[in-house]
Amino acid sequence: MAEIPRCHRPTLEQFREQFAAPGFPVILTGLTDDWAARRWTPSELARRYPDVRVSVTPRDSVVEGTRETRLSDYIETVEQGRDGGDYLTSWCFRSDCPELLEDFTVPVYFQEDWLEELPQKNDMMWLFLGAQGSGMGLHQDLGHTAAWNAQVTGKKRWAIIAPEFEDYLYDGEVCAFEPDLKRFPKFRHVRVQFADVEAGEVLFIPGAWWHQTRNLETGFSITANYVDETNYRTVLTCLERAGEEELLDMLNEVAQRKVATWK
Ligand SMILES: O=C(O)CCC(=O)C(=O)O
Ligand SMILES: [Fe+2]
Repeated sequence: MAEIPRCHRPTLEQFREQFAAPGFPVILTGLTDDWAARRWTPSELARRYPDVRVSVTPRDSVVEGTRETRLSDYIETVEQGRDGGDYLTSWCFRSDCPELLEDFTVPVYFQEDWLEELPQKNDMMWLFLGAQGSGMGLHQDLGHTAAWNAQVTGKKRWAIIAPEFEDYLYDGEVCAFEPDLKRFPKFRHVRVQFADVEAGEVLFIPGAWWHQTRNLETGFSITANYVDETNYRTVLTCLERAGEEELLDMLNEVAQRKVATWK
């Protein structure tokens, strides 16, 4: 069984050379010790923002079955142990509760995000609250952007798969944790890398890598997708293939501006 390596506070150059540029996942440690967010509790967030509307998604789904609910209603079911595997996913908390931004800092490796420079805002930073047993189905991220995922509290198991295995993944229908090899026989050829990410650790997921999650303990995570010099080519290729003309044009413009400053 392949595991994802851990790396304690690499320099920006080390991170880019060893992980971001070649596209290798890694668990980064030692980056969140001073985050006030590490003390967040579900009940405290429910008390501060009871009426915020959030989306919850059934276990092993990506979007299917997603429904809207009040933050405090979801948290109540989690605390009573009646969550049914629902996962509070993709809460764009920056617009609803901007003061939460004071409770953490984006790790230095991910601060240069070209998406922030697009004329049309595309908010790809989200807060997740996973009840124990919940998780997201196998998928690739939008536009093959890369992502960082900070496990703020709790603990989460990840299965991560390199893009080269795409032909054996049945468009993500297969479960990477308990694959049904009778239904999905080609999955045998896949090399899955696993990681149990602990509170305080930050996982880097390279663009186009497939991933699936399972919360081992109830907890928050903060995640953002981003584009920078290490991955913009992957993203442009993906947008071109998908015929996403508008986003492609906007990102191309940012890329040309950046590349011009390197000369
Ligand atoms: O944190 C998780 O469980 C998965 C997050 C994820 O894959 C995503 O936001 O695309
Ligand atoms: Fe994802």
